[in-house]
Amino acid sequence: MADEPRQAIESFSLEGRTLLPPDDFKKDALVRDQSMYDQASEDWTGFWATQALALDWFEEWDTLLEWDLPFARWFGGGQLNVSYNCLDRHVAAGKGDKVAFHWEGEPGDTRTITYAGLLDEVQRFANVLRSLGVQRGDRVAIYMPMVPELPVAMLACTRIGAAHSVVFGGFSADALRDRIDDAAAKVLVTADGGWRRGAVVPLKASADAAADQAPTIEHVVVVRRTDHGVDMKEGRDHWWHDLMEGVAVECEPERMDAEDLLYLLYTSGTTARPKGIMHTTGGYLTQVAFTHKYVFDIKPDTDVYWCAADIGWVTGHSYIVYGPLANGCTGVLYEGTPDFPARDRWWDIIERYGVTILYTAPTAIRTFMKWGGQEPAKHDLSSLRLLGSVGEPINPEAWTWYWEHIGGGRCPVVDTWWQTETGAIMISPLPGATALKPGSATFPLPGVEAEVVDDQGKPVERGGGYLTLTRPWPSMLRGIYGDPERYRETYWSRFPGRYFAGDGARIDDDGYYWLLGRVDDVMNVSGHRISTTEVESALVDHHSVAEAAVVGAADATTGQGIIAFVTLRGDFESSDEHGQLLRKHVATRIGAIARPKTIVFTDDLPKTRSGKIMRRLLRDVAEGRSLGDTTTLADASVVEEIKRRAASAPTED
Ligand code: 7RM
Repeated sequence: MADEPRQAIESFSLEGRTLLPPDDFKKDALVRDQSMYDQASEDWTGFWATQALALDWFEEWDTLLEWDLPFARWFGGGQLNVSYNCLDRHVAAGKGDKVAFHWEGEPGDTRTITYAGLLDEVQRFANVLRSLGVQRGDRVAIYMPMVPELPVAMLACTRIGAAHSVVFGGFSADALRDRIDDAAAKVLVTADGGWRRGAVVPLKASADAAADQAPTIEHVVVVRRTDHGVDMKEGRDHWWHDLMEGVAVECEPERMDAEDLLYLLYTSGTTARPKGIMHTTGGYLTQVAFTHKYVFDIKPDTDVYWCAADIGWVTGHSYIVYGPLANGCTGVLYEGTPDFPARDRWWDIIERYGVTILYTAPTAIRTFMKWGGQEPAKHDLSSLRLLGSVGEPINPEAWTWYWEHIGGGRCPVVDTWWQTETGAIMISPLPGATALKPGSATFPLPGVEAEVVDDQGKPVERGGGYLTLTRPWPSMLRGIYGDPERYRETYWSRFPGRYFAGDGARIDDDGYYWLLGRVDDVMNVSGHRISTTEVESALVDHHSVAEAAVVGAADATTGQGIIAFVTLRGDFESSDEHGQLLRKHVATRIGAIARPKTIVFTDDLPKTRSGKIMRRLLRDVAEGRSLGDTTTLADASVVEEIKRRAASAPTED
């Protein structure tokens, strides 16, 4: 077992510290004090009305908010168009030549897309969709790699008032078909393939398997990306480039009602049936543009912003496409994986484009930690001025690594809590005003009210419990497509009058919010409630551990026993002795009660395609059950491997 590679971090711990905004950052920040919070708490609906006025409306609303719990209508009577707000108004303001996206394909091919260029393509594709019979109110399914045609297709839908349903390119044919059926989509937009780690992902084959069995699909539009042979079904399938040729270049934006459906995005629940989360037009764009601008402190003239998520995930919808474009920002769009052709691909991209703001997920940060600080150190990352995190609780160890190795100790790290359902960021620092604590998402944003409640739904001022939202917000989901009862039941029934979607949180003595993961991930060991996040954080805090996932498994004596699945950093070897050492480490950090009963060493953890650890599957493994729904799993072979390892892992009583 090697004994290194924490380099400088060994003597560099930010844990438990409070970090004021660095002076250099603060002096130019959009928000430098508490006044925005004060304004919002004086008149929260008026606050959102002010934010909505940052958009261009064809017709201003007459009713700001109608709240018939749990059904909200924001900006009733208002009319606007999303593509107009993302494109036309910037071009009209003389910014047509400004870069909207620096796109980079995995093989290294690039495209520079200006606002004028994007508007041109969007209008033409909007006309293509119309020529295929798509009308206002219809649904269009989109199943594509990270190519410029993906945002073009989304924006084209918004231009003509059709709702899109983007299905992440990593999903199977079955998952795609289920989503097409649920939405009754008329048209499917896809590609002949995409590049991933040097290989072609055969998207069209899956698209065919889905479309062949999806009776609502009338046309399939295929972008040529990889140029390897695909079958084209006569009459149904069309090449994107053929349709775009000779189509009219102008397409008037539809005047949409603020509450018209903008898109559906499916999330997996505990049952196999996916939930089509509904987002509408005015409220969604208002909050997405507001949060993008202020959480990332956007200076549209100078920033180069990179959200390294996939557009098939809500983070990509809100913070690659709609927020950044509504704010007239320049972004980076990258097709492939971080380790192709080498493990410094991201840092190379940041250096070449002069990226100033990076937004990514803890799972990526922990992977980079595993690969080591020498990778980012090969590049000049001095253009960066702000870092963001989303998707999972970020443990202080990863936060600190991100701050030091990527941010060079000068960039605030904004940990942003939100969900597909919330549409936009809800809990996050404002980087010029909020003192940071590594690992905490800090406070609800202006205009947002969150409370932590106990089992009975009673608010707790300090301490742990269930994270709830107490009033409507503009970008909230408007329901589950086709199932209003499931909407009420899933989100509004556990605590009457409150929105609750499964997360636990703790409020510390200074009022900071600490997200503790899903509450079904809270374990009960001999009557003590222990959150999986806390034990994971303690494990990852050990210098040998790259990543850890913890679950509670039924135990005859203690109710639940703690099972930890651990991935070690490059130079460390798994052994029983090392397992003992880690158990002891957790006991020292949290207490003997939190000491894992079993430690299973594994090369990888089961994750969703957006990088979240699927503890539900690990619980199935730990309790020897057959696995539940695995369709959202990124790599199915990982669980098989873990099952084998778990069967032979030593257990301590
Ligand atoms: C944006 C997104 C939502 C769930 C959410 C949490 C977890 C997301 C954070 C976080 C702790 C964060 N949408 N989550 N962000 N947990 N800190 N900053 O991830 O619908 O895919 O997932 O993700 O459990 O409920 S999502």
